[in-house]
Amino acid sequence: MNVTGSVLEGNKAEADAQQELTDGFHLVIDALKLNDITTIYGVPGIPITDLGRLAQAEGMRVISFRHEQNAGNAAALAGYLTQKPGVCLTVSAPGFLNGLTALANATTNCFPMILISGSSEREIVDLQQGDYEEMDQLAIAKPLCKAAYRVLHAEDIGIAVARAIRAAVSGRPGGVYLDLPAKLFSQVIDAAEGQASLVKVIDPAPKQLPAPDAITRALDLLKGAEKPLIILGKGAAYAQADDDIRALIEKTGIPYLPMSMAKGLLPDDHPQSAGAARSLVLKEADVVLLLGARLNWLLSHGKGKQWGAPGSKKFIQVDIEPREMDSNIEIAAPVVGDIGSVVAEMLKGVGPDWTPPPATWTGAIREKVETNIAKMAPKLVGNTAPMNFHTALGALKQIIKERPEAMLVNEGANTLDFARSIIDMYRPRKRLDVGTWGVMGIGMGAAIAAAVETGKPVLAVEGDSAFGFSGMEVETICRYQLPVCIVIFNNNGIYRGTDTDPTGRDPGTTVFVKGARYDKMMEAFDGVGVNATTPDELTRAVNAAMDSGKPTLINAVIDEQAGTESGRIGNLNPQSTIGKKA
Ligand code: ADP
Ligand code: TPW
Ligand code: MG
Repeated sequence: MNVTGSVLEGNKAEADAQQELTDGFHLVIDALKLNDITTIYGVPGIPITDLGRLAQAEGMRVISFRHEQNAGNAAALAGYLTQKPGVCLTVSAPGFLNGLTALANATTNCFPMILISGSSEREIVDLQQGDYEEMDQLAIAKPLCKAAYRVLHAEDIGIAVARAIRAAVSGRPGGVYLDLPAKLFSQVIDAAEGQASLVKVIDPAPKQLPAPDAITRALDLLKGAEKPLIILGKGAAYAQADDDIRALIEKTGIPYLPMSMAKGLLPDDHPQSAGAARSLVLKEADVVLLLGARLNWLLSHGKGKQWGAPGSKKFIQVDIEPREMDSNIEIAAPVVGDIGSVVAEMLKGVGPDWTPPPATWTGAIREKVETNIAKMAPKLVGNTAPMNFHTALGALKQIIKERPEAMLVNEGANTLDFARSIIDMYRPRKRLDVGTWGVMGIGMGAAIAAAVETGKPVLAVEGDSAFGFSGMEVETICRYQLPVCIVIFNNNGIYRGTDTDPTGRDPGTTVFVKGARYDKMMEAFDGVGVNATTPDELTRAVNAAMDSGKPTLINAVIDEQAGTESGRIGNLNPQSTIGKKA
């Protein structure tokens, strides 16, 4: 080696030492942060342990769960609440699959979410040579989400994250899968080059203006209606066009019906709410404006007895997804666009000359609403022990009335159906529930997302079965000291606690350990556990939890005979007429 050579080598070593480097780990974090994504929900492990650790060190909020499905549900609901994709981070194969249920559920519900999963090495997976946690995750994710991408080179991370964000939030929101093989994370590239490869997504969910003639057609139909009705769905809640939606309803004077997660978009005690006269308005309305609500099973597909005589009504549907139109029945006035833009356009057509709906229609609805509320009222009071669904929910109804800012999470069968109709909501996007699939298991993920994303106290009203699907996350709630108060409606089982095995061998298929004390689970993690046997005890315990913000679990003892099979959707539950032993 000559002198010149060794000097050159020395310079190169020096240059290397000075060159700033980055790697796949840092680029993923930088790409997310650049796009204002500040929270990750996940479960650590190979190959993403360091990703979570570094994200935390870089100032992101990283919430580590006990099971990926709950982390995924949290991400999905964070997406719903914020209009930014919630991010769930999972390990390969089994972790990925656990998160996938939540990704599919997010897509079904039109919630924006990105499932980022580590995966094994392509070369080994594709030759099926048995890598650690081997699985062709991209292929499996694809049919269950809006879009799925894989990144092989560190310099593509920026564009991949940008694509994932845009796919999740633009048009109809949904779930996106991002596959990051283990090798990607430790790929090292020049820091400046890495920085330059990042993409800040401009206008990730562009407005979609409705066609003017679609607006005219819709307004004409509404104007000619004798018995108009507006149905608000969770798409309307998601759109965050709260003031304009309220103005549209109040200026037109049209009664409205909120779907469960749209409750509170206008307060449930609003004089135009037809919430307590649901059967009447669905049957009688002649023109129905659907605002961010699909005509799926939750609305009996827009047909059948519930909807009155066939052909008796015309539908106006506002949705960002063109293919939603005519999905179940003919839509007389389809309006494709984002709800914010559509409602703003419609408002322009609602001037001082607008004729409100006939008083015979609004009066009949009002009367029905008042009769039904008056009929329900006496059932909601009384300090019964054990409680039934009505007396326990009467107590919680009052608490939410006094604390309208609180977030409400709700799942179960009877616990869901009764709570949905009994507990009034007063503010938009305060109610998180089982959504389009009626899925059990969203509870703790939803409660954690609600607490993390809003900072408000959370009341989770949970059937004892429903809670079990995500119950271990009480440890997560205690670990992060989140202001979550869980009330378990403990009726010893699924629907009721009274089933038995006709052969006498095992417990009945729908029952749990009688008199279980879920409150003790909370005490194991230093949270507050309370056993409540009366509405008064329940009220005291919930108020204390909401005031202190301490993680709390209240075991609310409910009469095991009080519920009905499948809650209010028993009609969807086939029952055998033969072969049953008495
Ligand atoms: P619900 O269960 O409350 O009836 P759905 O989930 O069935 O509501 O319907 C929500 C609808 O809202 C979906 O069809 C979705 O495409 C639509 N949507 C979501 N966001 C927007 C938006 N910003 N503008 C217009 N439509 C939207
Ligand atoms: C993922 C089926 C619907 S409701 C329910 C189950 C198991 C539990 C009802 O019991 P719970 O409520 O919560 O105690 P209550 O008040 O009536 O006693 N698996 C998934 N999702 C669903 N929907 C089911 C099973 C189901
Ligand atoms: Mg139960």
